[in-house]
Amino acid sequence: MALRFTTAGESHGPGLVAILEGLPAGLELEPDDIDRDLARRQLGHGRGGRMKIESDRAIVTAGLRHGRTLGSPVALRVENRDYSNWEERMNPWPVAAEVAEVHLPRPGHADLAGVQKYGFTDVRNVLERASARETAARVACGALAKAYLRRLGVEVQSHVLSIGGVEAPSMNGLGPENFSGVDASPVRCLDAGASDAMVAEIDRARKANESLGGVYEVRVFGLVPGLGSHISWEERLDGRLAAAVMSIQAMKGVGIGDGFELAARDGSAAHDEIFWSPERGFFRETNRAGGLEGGMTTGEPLVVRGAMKPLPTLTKPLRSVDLATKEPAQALRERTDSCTVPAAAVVAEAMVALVLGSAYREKLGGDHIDDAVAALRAYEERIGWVR
Ligand code: EPS
Repeated sequence: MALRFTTAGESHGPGLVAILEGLPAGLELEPDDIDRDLARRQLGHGRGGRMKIESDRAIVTAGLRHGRTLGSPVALRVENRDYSNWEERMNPWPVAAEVAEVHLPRPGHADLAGVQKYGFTDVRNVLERASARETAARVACGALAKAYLRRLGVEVQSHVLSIGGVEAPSMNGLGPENFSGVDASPVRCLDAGASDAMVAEIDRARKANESLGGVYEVRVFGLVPGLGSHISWEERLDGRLAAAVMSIQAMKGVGIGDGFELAARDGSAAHDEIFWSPERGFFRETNRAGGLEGGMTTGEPLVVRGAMKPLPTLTKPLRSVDLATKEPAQALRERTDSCTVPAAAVVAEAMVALVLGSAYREKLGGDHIDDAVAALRAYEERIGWVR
């Protein structure tokens, strides 16, 4: 992969760190390019008390000089403000006091398989890393990828389609202009009526000690045709996008374009017929494929949906087993969120941007961003692509 990133950090440890490799040199960045997305990830109706403690900012420690990338790996960290409340329990070094272990694995979380696999008795050794706190580091890297994509004329957006059983009305033909107000909705839903109903549904669930999942959609505008490849399985962009989105904590499904709905249709109603005009070049009148055919972009907007399960930390815990006594017990109760679908959509934007950034880097090469832009223009000219 041409863009590679890794993260480290525990939810209540000192902080998160990330390294992103592969950005060309000369890309202009401002602190707000990263911090804006970090703040968007913290929003959303249904968040718990933790978000009042954190106020995420990226501290860049490598790969940038005077607001431009150097072509070297970009390193950054995001502090966990909550660490001051957890210092004894999460200190990297031995502490004088005895710290109580957690022995009550939560159904639906990494807890049980994690302690079995890694040979722990304390579930905290697993849950701290499994926590979706880690997604702050992904969003920081994704924001860098988005800055690269913006220079190539690409815009990444997202919105929430459903929370629990409340669905937004279907919206076809959304363009970039439709997303300007999406962050103003407390659930990041484009339909005002559905947004209110989703907020009410989260309030109902919270009062009933329940959590809620939902479905979100990432839409990407301005992509050229031919990113990814049909030639080998690991180059197919749909597979790479699905893996990236599925890797986000609590995801259970990914669809591209009309996704699972396509399986029930006649072939003639499942594809996007091809047209050509001198003004538009090749174009489609529908986008059922979600901008991908044969593992490559078609030039139509990319549409990726993610289905998130309800969060498994419940204030009314499910049945479990005490790891020490093997007696039936209630699962761990921890402070938690009741719904994080709006935040997950922002994380998915980041993961999609990192995959697309990688695909562009493979296609265009470019040690310097100007080389990449020049290669893009040459490619667009060769295929007669009309923006
Ligand atoms: C999480 C539990 C909550 C969330 C956390 C993910 O944290 P805490 O246990 O501190 O209340 O707030 O998400 C974040 C901290 C974040 O930044 O998104 C979990 O168990 O996955």
